[in-house]
Amino acid sequence: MTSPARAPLLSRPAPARSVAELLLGYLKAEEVGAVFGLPGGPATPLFDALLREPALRTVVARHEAGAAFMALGAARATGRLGVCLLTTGPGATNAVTAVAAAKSDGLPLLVLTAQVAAASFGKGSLQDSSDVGVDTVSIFRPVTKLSALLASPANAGSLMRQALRTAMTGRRGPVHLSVPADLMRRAAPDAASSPCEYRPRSRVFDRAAVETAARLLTAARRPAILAGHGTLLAGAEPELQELAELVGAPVATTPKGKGAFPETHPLALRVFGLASSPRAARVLLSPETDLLLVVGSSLHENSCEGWDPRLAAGRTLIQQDIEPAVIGRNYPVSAAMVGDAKTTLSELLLVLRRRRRGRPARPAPPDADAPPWLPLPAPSDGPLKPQRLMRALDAALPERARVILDVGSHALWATHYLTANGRNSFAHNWGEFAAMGYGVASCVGAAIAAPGRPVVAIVGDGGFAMLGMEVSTAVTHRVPVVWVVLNDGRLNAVHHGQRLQYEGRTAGTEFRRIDAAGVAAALGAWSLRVEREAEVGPALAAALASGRAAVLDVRIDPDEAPPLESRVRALERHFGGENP
Ligand SMILES: Cc1ncc(C[n+]2csc(CCOP(=O)(O)OP(=O)(O)O)c2C)c(N)n1
Ligand SMILES: [Mg+2]
Repeated sequence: MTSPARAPLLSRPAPARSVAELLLGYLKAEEVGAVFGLPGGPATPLFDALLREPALRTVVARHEAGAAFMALGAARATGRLGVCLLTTGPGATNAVTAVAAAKSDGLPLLVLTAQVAAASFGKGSLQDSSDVGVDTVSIFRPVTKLSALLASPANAGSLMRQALRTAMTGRRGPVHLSVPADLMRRAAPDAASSPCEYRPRSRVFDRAAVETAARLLTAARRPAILAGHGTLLAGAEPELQELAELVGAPVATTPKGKGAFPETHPLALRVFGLASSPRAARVLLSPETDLLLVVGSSLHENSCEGWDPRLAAGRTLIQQDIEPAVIGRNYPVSAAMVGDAKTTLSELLLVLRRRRRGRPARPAPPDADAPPWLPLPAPSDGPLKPQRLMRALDAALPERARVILDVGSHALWATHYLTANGRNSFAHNWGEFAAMGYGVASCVGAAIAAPGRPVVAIVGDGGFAMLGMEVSTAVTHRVPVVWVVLNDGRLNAVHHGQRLQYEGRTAGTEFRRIDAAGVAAALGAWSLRVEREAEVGPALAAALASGRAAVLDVRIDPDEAPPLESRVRALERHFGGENP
């Protein structure tokens, strides 16, 4: 936008193509639709160049963590690169948590941060973030796959190509480039090239490993499948379903894999791991299950019920993952399939179909007669029980909704009681990193980058207090996200965890209830307070129908303990110094 204020202090003739324009050219080549960011002095040449790129929507967030979470929400929803553009110094450091979340989730994210002018490194420039200032390249190194300083316009193209290749290949992840302000407007020697010229698109699998896995699966009497987040990232849901039906194997998903298999399918066991379904736990931990095929899960604490030894005891374990370093990390494997989940499963299907030709059908899978979820509290006129809230939301959520969760009790209730329909309908970060704030902000990025599906974020009041100001970003950009805030005046997952661990004592978990509807209204959103079960469905329908950013401030009973026993048991072992 322009304002009539003062005449510019300086104006220089622009080069034919500046470094800033070259970098944006690569974003267009990667089909990035939106750049999420927050400006500052040294970053302004990039923001100025964005004005001339109508294909790149600029979305300015209220906090850099919000911008980075939005960029990774966009990456998660589209399968393409997410991009955030931030200023130097505190602009860069504010984003570190979200970048770490992208690394733990294997999501491709390009973080462009401005840097003070290279000519002034070490002279005490405001927010110097070179290696003689607050060294942002080093700060991002452990939370990215690559973090580098652009040292010369001459290698702007090759450094950008290396960053994109690194982010988008193998196990995907975040990369960071620090761009000195004095290089941004300099002439760039080359134009952006196309992705097929600088990064491989091949999806890898290992034929010998697939043959071994097929032999083991054919020999198994009662196989079961545990599908993780990698299944969703590879888009392997159709192959997973075909495989389950071909071998007659029931399927559980990890908490982060929720949505990889329709939970309405007769073979569905729902979620195993944190907030396990009793049905999934019954089948996956049963000695009757003689083979477990793990697809796209690193089997970290939350996806294996705190390293439950029964998951692998006395049975064949086949683990598939794109990252070799996580295979066999926590359980000994009988066969390892390194590669892309989609290609690996389709190759496995080919081999199995060949082998099974003319063979009798496998006996029926073990009857998973355990209940799908823990008992629901009876209806009452008292405070709204979170379990009943979730079942009411489940009935009211549109078929095509994307449900995005934050971290806390609300996410456990949602994982346990909502039903995923297999349309990649869930996203959250409660895996190995579990950053509060993810669900509160990433939903805005998902809604902007992949419009056309209703987006409903289920968050806690603690997380909402951290990054709820991003409601303002959604209002500004007219993005119709609905936040369902479980308002309990507590950091309740920690509260109930402490109660279980410390004979009922809790510390540091309570705060005065926030008027979340009031905050949302003050930010310009549609909002409503909800206190009764009967209000839930109509409130969600009205929020969605408003077509606006909307916040439901749901007052729940804080005293219901969420299903986090496996986490508490794991914590006890951590404190005891055990190697789990
Ligand atoms: C950034 C961050 N800080 C702290 C934690 C530890 N933690 C995990 S769950 C939780 C409580 C979350 O509270 P709230 O958002 O209100 O959700 P609730 O559990 O009450 O549903 C906390 C503090 C975390 N995961 N991430
Ligand atoms: Mg809370």
